[in-house]
Amino acid sequence: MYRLQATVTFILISSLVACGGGGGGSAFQTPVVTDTTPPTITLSGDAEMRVEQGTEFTDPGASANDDTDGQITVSVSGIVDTATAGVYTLTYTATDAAGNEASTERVVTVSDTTAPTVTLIGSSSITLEANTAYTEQGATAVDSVDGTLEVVITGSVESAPGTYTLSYTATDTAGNSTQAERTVTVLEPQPPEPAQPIIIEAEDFSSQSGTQIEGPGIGYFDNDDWLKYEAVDFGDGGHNSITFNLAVDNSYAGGKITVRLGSLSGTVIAEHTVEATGGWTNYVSQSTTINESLAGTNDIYLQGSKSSGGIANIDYFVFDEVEPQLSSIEVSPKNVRVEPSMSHQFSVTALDQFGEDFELTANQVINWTATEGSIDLDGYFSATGDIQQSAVFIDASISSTIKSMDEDLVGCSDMHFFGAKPLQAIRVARTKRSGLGAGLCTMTQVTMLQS
Ligand SMILES: [Ca+2]
Ligand SMILES: [Ca+2]
Ligand SMILES: [Ca+2]
Repeated sequence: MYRLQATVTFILISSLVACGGGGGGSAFQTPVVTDTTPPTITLSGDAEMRVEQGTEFTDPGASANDDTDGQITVSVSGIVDTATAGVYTLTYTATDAAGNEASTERVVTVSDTTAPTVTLIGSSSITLEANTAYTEQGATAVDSVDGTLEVVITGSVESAPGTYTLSYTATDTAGNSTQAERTVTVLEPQPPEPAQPIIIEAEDFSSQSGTQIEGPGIGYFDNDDWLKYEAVDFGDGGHNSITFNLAVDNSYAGGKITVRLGSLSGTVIAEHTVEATGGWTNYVSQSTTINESLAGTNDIYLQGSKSSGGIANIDYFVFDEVEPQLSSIEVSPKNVRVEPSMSHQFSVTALDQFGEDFELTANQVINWTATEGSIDLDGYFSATGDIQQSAVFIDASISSTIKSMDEDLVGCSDMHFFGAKPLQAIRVARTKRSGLGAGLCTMTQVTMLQS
């Protein structure tokens, strides 16, 4: 429209010039230069821009140059609302003095491309003791546009030992999402701390009957004599063994020390049969198991019983907690009749010093042997071959192989090798472990029926 107007003006000026005739002054002699060329607009910055939502937008502007007027002003119309995602158009317009107009556009896209920030409440790595409930502390999420966001938690923490991963995810309205993780490690149950040894000097009795102070402890401990030890504090308990440091002549062995709780008629917690020590002044340690709970404070009585003669000189005794040890093994069945060419499986029962089932450790293996036929690693006896004898003896023993070696071997002497094959799998163990190889032995019998 402005362009059309400029053209009209030009025609009007032209006709004025034509009508001037010969009477004209100098003004009419100069050719009138008319401007029909619109200015040129140059955008600063790109014609298409993207602005992060929620940030400030500064229009880089534009400049206009006109062939006649030179640099002229540019007006801008349109808005960019950075608070609201969308596509905005800015229009830049410049008009020269002759009314020629030019315009150009810039498209500004406002969008949220910034993911929210997720912040865990509490540590990102949590370690829980066994049988401890996990308490979710949660997380917070903030987005520059949406503000506070909900956090979605996935994953769970089970009670079984292991490492669990929890994910915390927040997603903004624009679909940008952020995930944070927390690992929760549930530890293996730890065995309770072993009970602290309680050492009681025999001569520290609170009352007694029939004994006398003798050497490092008490002597003259005979049938029906007793010693009382008042208010022994066993704490949380766990003491499962009593060890006497005592001396007894070889010909006086066999007396009994009965240990009671509370009174001379109280619960018997241990009964120790005294073994000879080689003399009345030759003190050695002898242990007996305790199967009663001793928790708390108890009066302890030692009571002697023997048909005749002294029982023992006692220096001290110790209540302690000892680990179950493999004490005996037995093959079952004890006796079985097997038809020729049949097989039978045997099993081993292992007991600790308390008479409880002893679970063999990973490095304790059962070795089976049979005087005839064959027996495999699982105790499967096969009466294969031409067995002539009427009885086959099955023998089982436990041996230990050390399959890993965590300790530094520097300074270690006298290495022992365990196991047989393959040699590459065999590790070395310290001298102190050498006793493990000895094992225990038990035997049973298979009676072969005549074919
Ligand atoms: Ca122009
Ligand atoms: Ca965002
Ligand atoms: Ca003593």
